[in-house]
Amino acid sequence: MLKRLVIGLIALLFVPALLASCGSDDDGPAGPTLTGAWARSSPMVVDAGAAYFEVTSDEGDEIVGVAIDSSIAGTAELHETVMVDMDDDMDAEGEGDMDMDAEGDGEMDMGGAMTMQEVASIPVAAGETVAFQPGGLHVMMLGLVEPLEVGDEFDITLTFANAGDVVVTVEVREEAP
Ligand SMILES: [Cu+2]
Repeated sequence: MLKRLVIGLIALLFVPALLASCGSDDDGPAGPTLTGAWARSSPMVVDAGAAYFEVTSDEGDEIVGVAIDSSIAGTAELHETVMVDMDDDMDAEGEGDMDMDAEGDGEMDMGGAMTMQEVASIPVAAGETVAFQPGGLHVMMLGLVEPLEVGDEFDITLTFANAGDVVVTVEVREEAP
């Protein structure tokens, strides 16, 4: 008797949730999920910034582009920060991508052990989390119209190979959420 009651309660609790999740899935398979989007506040002297977030995709997808409204910044690019082996010649592999501050964004002139490069696309394997974070992948915003100040919010649009455009709201913070 008690067992049957418990089963009944469980059914009552879960069936509406299942129905609700089905009902909200009108657009077909679930698209990518973006969480924890943030950007650091930018110093007044720098007109570039970087945005970070985590992205997952149940079905697997690939980020193939990023865009930002011209009221926020001139352009946005997918970037990756990479370590440079300072013991060797600066461009031992002859890739020609070693300009320390080719974009003039003022970020690469100190230290010199890290540089960053634009990446054309970023795979998001099914069920795995791809983290955009300081020192790694980031969305680079170039030509900021105004400095990023803590508390600001702005949108960026990520383009996925399968899911198409996904808008994510980025919050300007001092540290990662
Ligand atoms: Cu960058």
